[in-house]
Amino acid sequence: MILHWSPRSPYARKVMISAHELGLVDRIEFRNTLVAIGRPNRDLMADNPLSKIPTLVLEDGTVLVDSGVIVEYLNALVGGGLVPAAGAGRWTILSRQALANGLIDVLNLWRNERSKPPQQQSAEWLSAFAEKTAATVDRFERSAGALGAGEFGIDHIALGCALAYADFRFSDLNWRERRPALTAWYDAFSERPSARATRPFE
Ligand SMILES: N[C@@H](CCC(=O)N[C@@H](CS)C(=O)NCC(=O)O)C(=O)O
Repeated sequence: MILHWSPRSPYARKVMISAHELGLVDRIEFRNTLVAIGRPNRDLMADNPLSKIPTLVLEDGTVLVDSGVIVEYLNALVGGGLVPAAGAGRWTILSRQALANGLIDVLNLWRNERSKPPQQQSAEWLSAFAEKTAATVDRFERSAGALGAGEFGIDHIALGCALAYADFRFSDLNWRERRPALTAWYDAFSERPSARATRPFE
């Protein structure tokens, strides 16, 4: 399998961490693929017309897009426990994953807005991104107990990648301030071998 990936992408890191947790790293060829919202990568577009990573190309040429879909595929391949196939817990876990993915989405939009020349940045958007980020991180702070109690899964992976991305791109955010439970949860997450092996870098 070929994974279009980058060491800076939090979505691609979700797949990387899952591959480590599931013992699949040796079956994947990691292809470092440059993407940017304003610069379509035409080589990647042959596989994924949206020019997004992660994109997984299977041995038979089938292309899978979207980190959540790719993690479900890898998990199913080895009968792993990262995404429960059924049961009430499945919806809680998938919804938590979606919330963490949404946090990455907001941080990405925020970063794109901040990278524009100052006169083109929207103060309204910047303040909306800050408010949504704070509210989402607060929500995770309140549910940190439940997070810690559950089996390690795709929801934890997505949240860990979102918070690591906040550290990587928003050193001024101070998301740990007044969020001791989430900070403790994240510290434990960061020490997992799969997280240590996939830390983002430039
Ligand atoms: N929902 C997608 C989001 C993937 C995504 O937006 N990836 C970013 C990299 S972090 C990207 O490819 N950006 C390039 C672009 O938007 O053109 C997923 O979960 O895989």
